[in-house]
Amino acid sequence: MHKRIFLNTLAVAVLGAGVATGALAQDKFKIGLILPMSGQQASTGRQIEAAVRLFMAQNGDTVAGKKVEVIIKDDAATPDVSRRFAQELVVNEKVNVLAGFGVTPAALAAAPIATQSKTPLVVMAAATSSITEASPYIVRTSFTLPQASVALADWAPKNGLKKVVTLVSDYGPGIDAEKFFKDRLLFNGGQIADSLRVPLRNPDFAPFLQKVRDIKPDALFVFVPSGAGAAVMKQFLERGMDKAGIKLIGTGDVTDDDQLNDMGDGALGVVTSHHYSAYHPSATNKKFVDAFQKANKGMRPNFMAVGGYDGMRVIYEALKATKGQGGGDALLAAMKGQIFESPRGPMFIDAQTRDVVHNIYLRKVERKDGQLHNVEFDVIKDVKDPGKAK
Ligand code: VNL
Repeated sequence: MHKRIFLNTLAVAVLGAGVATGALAQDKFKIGLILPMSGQQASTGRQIEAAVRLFMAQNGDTVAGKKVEVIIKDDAATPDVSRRFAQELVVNEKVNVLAGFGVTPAALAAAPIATQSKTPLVVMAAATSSITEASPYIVRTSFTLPQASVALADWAPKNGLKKVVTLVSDYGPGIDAEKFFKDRLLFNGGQIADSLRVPLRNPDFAPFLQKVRDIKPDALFVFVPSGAGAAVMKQFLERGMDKAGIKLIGTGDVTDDDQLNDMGDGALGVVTSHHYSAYHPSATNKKFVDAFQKANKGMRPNFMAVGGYDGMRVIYEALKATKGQGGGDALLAAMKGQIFESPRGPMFIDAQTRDVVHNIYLRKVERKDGQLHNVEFDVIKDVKDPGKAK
């Protein structure tokens, strides 16, 4: 008897709570942001979180009558955890959009959940070409490694760097970088003397660099994920590889703006190709960098921050375009084809591939106003992901 009453009361209480959350949920627009806030990729989480907060401070947290709420989950770049958080965010929190994803395995692990629940998933960091093919609900605002690598393979042989060794992190983006750099360099008459792959977790570059020293190529092409560049640079210089006449080149991940200024003069002259430099000379970028630094104790935004900032823009614009009434499919449709000026330069979301199209810049590390910067000296405009041009 008592039990019965208790159960009834409970049922009413639960029902009441359900109605209350239902009403609230209608006024809310929830973004589930899955990021590596701890572990080896923590700088990526820190940069993206800061950019998301800046975007919201600048653009308000009410859009099309909805209160935008961001729920951050730290997956430590561990795919099982990313997947579990994606599931929880969709089922329990009823998020409207999933976003973030610091590394490729995290994005791939969450992709089936986006598909099953018809929830748009905005990749703000991960950069393996195939990610957008893992779910029709994925939209990317970061970049792809084929985009970044091909430009450098065109530049290198024209600048006396014909014999090259590649050194990449042994997973998706590294394998993309290796393949697309190699194919293009060979096409341009260059030569790959060796292709080395280092483990993603706790890499020790020393034995690989020793091997490169022995081969003595014109250049060493490197891809390591954001946050690992400073270690490569340090060990490269410690071994006197620059003095031995080996030039360090790579995608811009290696001269990451998050670390570059602390790399020292040894980094001067390193040539990389990428879509974003904090030194990009546009009014939009200057405004972005100033505001970002002001809000974050002087921290310089890197390409991860820009991926997060632009990702928020794509989400906000989709919310506006659907007047706050859109489900997953409507939001996704409103994300496709968006075109705007990013701090990186012009960019758009290719409606067919849902991938980012943007300029790729060739840059050289120089000292400017007392600080080390990636200074752009050439541009290839509107680069689509070569990984999809089959
Ligand atoms: C990835 C690609 C991650 C490029 C990165 O840094 C990066 C990825 C964390 O796709 O896992 O710089």
